[in-house]
Order: sequence, then structure tokens, then C-alpha cells
Amino acid sequence: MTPSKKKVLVTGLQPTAGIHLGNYLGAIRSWVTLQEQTESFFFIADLHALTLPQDPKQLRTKALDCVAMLLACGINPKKSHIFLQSQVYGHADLAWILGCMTPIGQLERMTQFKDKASRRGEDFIGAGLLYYPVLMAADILIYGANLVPVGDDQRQHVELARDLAVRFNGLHGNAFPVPEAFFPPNCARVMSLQNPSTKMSKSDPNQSGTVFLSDDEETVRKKIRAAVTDSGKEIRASADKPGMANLLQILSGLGGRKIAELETIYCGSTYGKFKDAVADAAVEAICPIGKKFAGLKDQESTLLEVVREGRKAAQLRADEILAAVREKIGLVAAGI
Ligand code: AQP
Repeated sequence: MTPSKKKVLVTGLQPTAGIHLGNYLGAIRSWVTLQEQTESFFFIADLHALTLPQDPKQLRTKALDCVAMLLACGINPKKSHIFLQSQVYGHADLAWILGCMTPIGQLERMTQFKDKASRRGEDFIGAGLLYYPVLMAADILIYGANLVPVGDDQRQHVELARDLAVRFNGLHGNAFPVPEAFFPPNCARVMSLQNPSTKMSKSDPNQSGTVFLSDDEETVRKKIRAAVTDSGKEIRASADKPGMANLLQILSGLGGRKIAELETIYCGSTYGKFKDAVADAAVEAICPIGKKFAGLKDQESTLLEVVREGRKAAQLRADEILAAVREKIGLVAAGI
């Protein structure tokens, strides 16, 4: 792949567990479209995964599963760079440099840090959890990203990357474009089916609230039929009906119809029939991806080849940008 004048897109996915419907509708689906118009860097965020305890054997498997899932969803390694974050040297170096310019208070105020730290309760909380957004800023800036397509939960983190780009450029001269976040027009925050006040999440201890792309048809239907709604009868998206609002946004995201249109179509229908329609749409979108994934997940040599190729392109770009950064801040280049 030759370097181009296209906009640079950077985004990532944590190999903490299986990929779910929220990841797909909030992020991956737009990556598939955007890869046509951009030079895209998609990385498996295995260093980010270390912010919480991981089983080493499972981490390796999950990282390669994520690669297989990206391919199954339609990310094309002939058009995009797919790689493992930990295999490209420079992310952690740039994170250190940027971390020295980041106010601790800004990190302590991050919603995701507060949320994940509070969920740990009395358990060990590593400094990496606090530092996560700085590493994410480095992931983005080290490729000179213009565009960062993510779900709504990453809004604050992309904002920090923008702040740090502006701060660095102001202090040392232009090294980074200021990246723009891209959020999908709907489904930027898909909620848990069991607790619609929290986002659908890989690590949710209640797995019935999360539809995984690898779930079989029966499981997808079962999870959607069991989705928490309310005791009313109206199929309407409103603040007092968060479960119904979530199902409506999911159906809208899957089928492309506006929520208002769906409210009219399903006016007078029962919750059961409506849930069946959501399940049908989910099965139609997810099950073909799950089948492709099942065919790819054991092709380890193919998956390793994909990340080997992706790493080469990513390392070239990272080396170039990190060298410019080092020079600007006065670090002596190696070999001089
Ligand atoms: N519920 C969601 N709705 C819409 N988008 C979502 N994303 C995550 N959850 C939702 C987006 O998916 C991309 C990849 O996510 P990730 O794996 O890097 O992020 P995450 O926030 O760690 O995902 P989880 O599912 O919540 O994992 P755990 O449980 O490990 O913390 C990102 O663009 C993210 O915005």
C-alpha cells in the first residue's frame, strides 16, 4: 500500500472479551464505510487491555479473535492497516512525552476512569487505568490522525487527544493535526439489554445484557426477548422508557429507519411482537458475521500475516512522527 493524500483514520478495539452489538453499531460498522475514503489504521488495543488483570493465554487468543472479527465485519486488509498496538514501538514512548504535559486533574475527572475504578471496589487499581486516556492520545497522534471514529463513551478521551495536540503544537511547533472525533448518527451509545442505564459492555458481569457478534441465532433471540422494558404498552422512545428507547435505537441502527418512523409503524403492536422484529433484524445483521468469524478464527497463520503487514505500515508512520516529536522537544536522535 503506497502512502496517500487521503485523510488518516485511527481507531482501536480492546481484546478484553468478544465484540458486541454496541461495538458494531457504535463503531465498527462506520469503520467499514470510512476505510473506503481514508487511509485507515485499525489496531487491537492489547496494551489498553492490560489496565485490568488479564489471563496471558486468553489475551493472545482474544487479540487474534478481534482480528478475525474485524475481517468478518468487512475491514479489508488490502485497503486498511490492521495491527496489534503492542507490536508497534512508539505508542508508549509518545504516551510518556504527552503524559508529562497532561494535568493529573484532567485524568482524574475522566468518566470512564471513575466508573471502572468504582467497579473495582476494594480490588487493586493500577495507575494504567488512570493513564489510559494518555496512551489513547498517543495511539491517535502517533499516526497523525485526522479522524477518530468511536462510540460516545470515548468522547472525553478524543477531546484529551485534541487538547494535547494543540498544547504540544503551541509549545514546540506543529507536529500533529488536531484530530476530529466521528460519532455515528445513531447508536453511538447502545445500552445494556438488562440495565438500560449502563452501556452495553464486554465486561458486564450480566452477559444477558450484551449481544455478542459470535452469539448464535437462538441466543440472540433469547437475549432480545428478555430485554428489560417497562410495564407500559407504548412503543415509544422517551426518558421514562429507557429499555424501549434502547431497543428502538437498535432497530433503527440495524434497519436504517428513523426512530419516529418506527414508533408509527409499531404503534398498537405488543412489546413481544416488537421485540421479535428487533431480534429478526439483529439475527439478519449478526449471524452472517458470526459465521464468517467462525471460519476465520482458527486460521492463525492468515491472521498473523494480516497483522504482520499492518504492523509494517504502522511502524513506518509511527517512526516518522515520533522522530519529529523527539527532535522538537530536544531529545538527541539515536546514532548521533
Ligand atoms: N455500548 C456501546 N455503544 C456504542 N459504541 C460502543 N463502543 C463500546 N461500547 C459501545 C465503541 O466500540 C469501540 C471499541 O470499543 P472498546 O473495545 O475499545 O471499548 P470499550 O469501551 O472498552 O468496550 P466495552 O465493551 O465497554 O469493553 P469493556 O467492558 O472491556 O470496558 C469504541 O469506539 C467504543 O466507543
